[in-house]
Amino acid sequence: MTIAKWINFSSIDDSRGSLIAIEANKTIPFEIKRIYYLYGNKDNVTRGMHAHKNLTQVIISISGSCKISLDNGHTKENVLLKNPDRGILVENFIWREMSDFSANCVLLVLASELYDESDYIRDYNLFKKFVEHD
Ligand code: T46
Repeated sequence: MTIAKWINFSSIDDSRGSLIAIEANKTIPFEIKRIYYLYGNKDNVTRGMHAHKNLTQVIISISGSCKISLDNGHTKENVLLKNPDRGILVENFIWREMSDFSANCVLLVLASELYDESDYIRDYNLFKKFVEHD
């Protein structure tokens, strides 16, 4: 079973360019409580390196590209985020690492919950304990 769950967005294209509209509970399978974006990522950095206990997110590369590695504790999958017309659904208890950012990469993230540091699992060994019986 694949860990990478893609959501494809419909692009409205005309002679001026393209527009994508995203609606909570329709295009995205949850109520969006928070939006943030990552940009200006320096060369050779890795971001993420954590999982969440409760949070679900959709991550979209609206400009440029990066690699995202998803790990459910049993299987790892690497995918390239590079298209503004598709996002990856990252559910709880998935360890994620983003790397290989292009200079122009902007990652837009739609989150199901407000920011809560206590929801983060930032220790990989602890993460493995959480998922060992899945
Ligand atoms: C994720 C990936 C894709 C806040 O104060 N509010 C926020 O909403 C967020 C997301 C972060 N922060 C603070 C917490 C840290 O002091 O911003 C700082 C950087 O956050 P972090 O190191 O967690 O950033 P990333 O890029 O490693 O991870 C972020 C999200 O935290 C995470 O949920 O899935 O982007």
